[in-house]
Amino acid sequence: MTTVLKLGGSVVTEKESPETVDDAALSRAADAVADFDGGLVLVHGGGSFGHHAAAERGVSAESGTRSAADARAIHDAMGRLNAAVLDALHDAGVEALPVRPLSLASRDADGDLTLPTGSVATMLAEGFVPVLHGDGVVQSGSGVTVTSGDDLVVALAEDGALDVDRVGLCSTVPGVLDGDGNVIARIERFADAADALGGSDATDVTGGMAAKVEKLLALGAPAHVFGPGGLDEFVAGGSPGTVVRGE
Ligand code: IP8
Repeated sequence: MTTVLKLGGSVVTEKESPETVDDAALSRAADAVADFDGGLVLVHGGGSFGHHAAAERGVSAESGTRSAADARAIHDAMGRLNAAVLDALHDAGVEALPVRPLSLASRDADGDLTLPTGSVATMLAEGFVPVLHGDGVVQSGSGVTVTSGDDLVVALAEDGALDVDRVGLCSTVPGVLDGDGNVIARIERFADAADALGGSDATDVTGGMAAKVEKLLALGAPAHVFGPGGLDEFVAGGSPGTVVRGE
């Protein structure tokens, strides 16, 4: 059994200042992760590292680059954040190793992601905690586009060989919020979320959350969406924030 946990980029970096780690938040998260008992795969987002580097070069999930220099600049920025995350995990006593998607993953022309997981599975079997991150990934017909850590979480959770039974998404919001800002405790059908997330003038952010919920509902494992305050509870096996579990 394996747990996949994503630490959102805005949880571990100061999103407004380019390439700035939130050291205190990162070390709190690393300490919480150190208490986890069992197989764990970590994924982190881009925060003020990858998003800044990608935006500066006009690269996104939809718009790729054929400049190796630009692709490397995004990958290198994520490498600096990944190194900071690994250092914090090391300081907390976690035997964590990097798994870098640019060298491993690919997307087809429709955007479907292929993520070979042999190294992740073997790291887990050997007692390590693999740490992946959102990254530039080569895409058929588009050069290199941005792959979000959320997509990596879904690919890992769908990989039968990893036997994932729990997924956690830790971001800066305490869960999936309804129109009044309250955390929705449980989502079992997309219709529940779509109603709660609002109608046609939903902002990008809620649209993003609705899309995320739709992907999570398709997973075989329950997914927990929570804020930094819920990390200890999740690590201890609890259900902070919103549980997304398809029927
Ligand atoms: O923060 C984005 O990952 P996310 C990664 O999980 C890059 O969406 C390179 C911007």
